Amino acid sequence: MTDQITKLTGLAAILAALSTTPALSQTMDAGWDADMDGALSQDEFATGLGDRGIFGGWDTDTDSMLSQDEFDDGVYGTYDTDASGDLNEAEYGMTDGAAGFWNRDETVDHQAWDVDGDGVILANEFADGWGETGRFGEFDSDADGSLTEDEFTTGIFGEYDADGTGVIEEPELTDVGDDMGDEGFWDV
Ligand SMILES: [Ca+2]
Ligand SMILES: [Ca+2]
Ligand SMILES: [Ca+2]
Ligand SMILES: [Ca+2]
Repeated sequence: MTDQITKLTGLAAILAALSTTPALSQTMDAGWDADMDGALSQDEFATGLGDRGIFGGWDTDTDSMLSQDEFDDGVYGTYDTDASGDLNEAEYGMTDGAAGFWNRDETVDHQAWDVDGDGVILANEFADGWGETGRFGEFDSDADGSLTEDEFTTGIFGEYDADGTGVIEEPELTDVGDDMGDEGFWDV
């Protein structure tokens, strides 16, 4: 009898744990949502993204600014998932992952970037096509021709804050969780 009660208590505990698992812990690295309100403020996002070291990784001349070339190269790397130096159709045609992030509004026709139509986008073809999206200029809010880490972070935040509320809440939060998780877009 005592054994049965123990088993039942154990089962109840497992069921309780399953039903109360917060959605956030399934999709986000622990620690991003510092105040645990189920949403990411700009500050929380900046801290989480900063910990990833992406800005520093792209800033190859370590002057704490991203030039347009550094930014373009960094973005190119997010597409070129096998780091082969060119983009194949699977890479630029991705619907979730790299191309998904940079093409959320689906206004970019990557096929058109492949000027010679050989199914591979080379760095020069990419630079032309990507340049036309004007993303660098959008991120460069003071228009001085380079991105501070603040400008970079604010730009990325804006990509996720699709409804422009200034906070990342569901369903935007799921996109961030997917991209920041293991093998996600920003898992570098
Ligand atoms: Ca929060
Ligand atoms: Ca730099
Ligand atoms: Ca700037
Ligand atoms: Ca939002």
